Amino acid sequence: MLEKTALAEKKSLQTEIKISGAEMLVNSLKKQGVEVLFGYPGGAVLPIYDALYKSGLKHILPRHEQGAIYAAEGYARISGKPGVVIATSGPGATNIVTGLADAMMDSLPLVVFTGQVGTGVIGTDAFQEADILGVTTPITKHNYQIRNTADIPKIVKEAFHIASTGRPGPVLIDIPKDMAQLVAIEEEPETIHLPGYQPKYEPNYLQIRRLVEAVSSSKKPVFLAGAGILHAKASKYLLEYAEQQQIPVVNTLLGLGSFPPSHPLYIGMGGMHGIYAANMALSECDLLINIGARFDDRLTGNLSKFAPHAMVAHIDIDPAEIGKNVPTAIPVVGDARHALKHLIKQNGKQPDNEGWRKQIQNWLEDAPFYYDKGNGQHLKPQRIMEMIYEMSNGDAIVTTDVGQHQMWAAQYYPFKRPNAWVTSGGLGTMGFGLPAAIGAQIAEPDDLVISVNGDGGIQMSIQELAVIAELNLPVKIIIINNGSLGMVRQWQEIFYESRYSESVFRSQPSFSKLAEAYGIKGFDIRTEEEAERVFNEEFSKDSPVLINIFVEPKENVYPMVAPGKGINEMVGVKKN
Ligand SMILES: Cc1ncc(C[n+]2csc(CCOP(=O)(O)OP(=O)(O)O)c2C)c(N)n1
Repeated sequence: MLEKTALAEKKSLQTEIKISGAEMLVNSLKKQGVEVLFGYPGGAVLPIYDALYKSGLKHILPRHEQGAIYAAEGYARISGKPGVVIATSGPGATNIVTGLADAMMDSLPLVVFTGQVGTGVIGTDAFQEADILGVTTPITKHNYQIRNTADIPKIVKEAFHIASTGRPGPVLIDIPKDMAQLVAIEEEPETIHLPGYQPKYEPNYLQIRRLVEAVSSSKKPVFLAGAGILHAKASKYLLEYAEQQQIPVVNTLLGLGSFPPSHPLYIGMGGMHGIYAANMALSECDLLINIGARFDDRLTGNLSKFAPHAMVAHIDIDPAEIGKNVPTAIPVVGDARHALKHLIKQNGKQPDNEGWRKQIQNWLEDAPFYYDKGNGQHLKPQRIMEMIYEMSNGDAIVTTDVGQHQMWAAQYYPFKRPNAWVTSGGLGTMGFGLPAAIGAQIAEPDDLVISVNGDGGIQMSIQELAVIAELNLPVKIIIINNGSLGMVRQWQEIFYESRYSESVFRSQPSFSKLAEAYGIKGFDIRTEEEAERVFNEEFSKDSPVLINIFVEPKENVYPMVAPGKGINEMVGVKKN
C-alpha cells in the first residue's frame, strides 16, 4: 500500500515537472539572459509563440523575416550579445537565409530558431517544409534539428556558447512542431561538453616572440586592424601596443572604430575605396601585422600584387583564416586581446621606423580623401556625410545599407569609438541598413542612431518603417537619393562604357510621403541650407525622422582600385 502511494506521488511529481518544448525554450532563453527576440510567427512556431505570450520577453515583430535577422545583426553588433531570431518553417526559414550568410561573413553572433513541420512528415514535401539544415549548413557556424524535446535546454545552451565564443557566428536550431508541443522533463546540463569545439584564446608563446623580434628588426611595419579587434574588445590594447612600438595602423571597412582616427599613428581605411596613404603603406611595408581581418579581396586587390615586400604576421582566433589568402610567415592563433596583451608585456625593442612614419605622413598630406565641391547645382553626398559628422559631433551610431553611400559614410564619418559602425561588409547585403538600425537602437536606446541608405537599398526593407514608427525608435533615416543604383551605375560608367543597363530608376516613390504614411516625419532636401536646418532641428528630437536628400546623380566614389589591379594602382587620387 505504502509502496503504491509513493509510486503515485512520484508519478504525479513527474507530471508536474514535465513541460512543453516551447516552454523549455522560453526558460532556456531566459537562462541565457536574452532580453529581446526578433521574429515572425507562422503555423510551425505557434506553440513557441504561445509560450512567449506570457513569458515577459520582449519581442519585436518586423514586417519581413529579413528585417528580423538584419535587426538581430545590428543588435548583436552594438550590444556584443547574440541576436535572437524566430522564423516559421518553409518561407519563413528561407527568408532568413541571406541574413545568416551575412552574419557568417561578418562574424556576428546569432541564435536563430526556425520552425519545422512535424517529425512524422519531414521529407514528404509537407506544407511549408524546407530542408533548412541542408540550405544553411555552409552559411552557419553550426546548425541543429531538435529530435527529442528533452534535448532543448542542452542544445540551446550549446548554441549560445558556439555563437558567442571563438570567432562569433550564427547558429540555427530547427524545431519540428511536435517537438515544441510534446512535454518532457526539463533538465539542463551543468556544463557544455563539445570536444570538437575548443576555441583557442591564448596564443603560442614562441610565435609571439617571433613577432616581437620581427617588429624590432622591421623598418616599415604596419598594422592591419579588422573587426576581430572589436569582437575581442581589444581596441585599448591595440592602441597601447601601437604606441609602445610606434606602428602605424590601417583599418579594414569592418574594423573602423577600433583605433582613434585623430591619432598620429592612424592612417585610415585601406582597400578598394580606401585612402591613398593606407594602400601605399600596405604596398610598401616590410612587416604587415594583420589582427582580426580576413584579407578580403576588397581589401587586398590583386593578391599577386599585395604587400609584395612584406613579411606577413596574422593574429586570428580562427586558424582557418591564417594563410587562406596570403602566405603567412608568423601565424598567431588566439584572440586579439590576449595576443596584444602578451605583445605589450614583451616590451620589445622599438623598430627604427621614423623615416617610414614620415613617409606615411607625407602620403596622408599629399592625397587626403577628396571630392569636387561642384558648382552648387546639386548637393554632394560627401558633403552630406561631413555635415552628419559635424551635427552628431561624431558620436552617433551609424548604420548603412550597401553601395556608394556606404563607402562615403566609411570615408567621411571617422568613428571615434568602437561599436558605433554597423555595415554589411563581407556579403554586401542591400536591405540591411534600415532594420540594422532598429537593432542598434534597441541595443542602445539613448544613443543617436543614424541610418544612411541609398534610394535603391531602402526599398528592399522599407516596410520596417512600420516598426520604427510603432516603437517610436528615434532613428534618423537618411536617404542619399541619386535616382539610381549608384554603385552599379558607377561600374557601368567606368567598365561598360556608360551603358546603364537597369541601374537608373524610371520611377520612384515620394520617400517623405511614404514615411508620413507610416507615421514618421518626412523631409525632402535639395540644398545645403535645408539640410543644415533639418539636421539641426531633428537630430536632437526623441522621435524618428526620414530625410530624403537629392544629391548629384553622377557622383562617383573615389579613389578606386579597379578589379584585377594592385591596391597601389588606385584611380581618382587627387594629389595636393
Ligand atoms: C541584395 C543585393 N542585390 C544586389 C546587390 C548589388 N548592388 C551593390 S550596390 C548596388 C546599388 C545600390 O544602390 P543604392 O541603394 O541606391 O545605393 P547607392 O549605391 O546609390 O548609394 C547594387 C544593386 C547587392 N549588393 N545586394
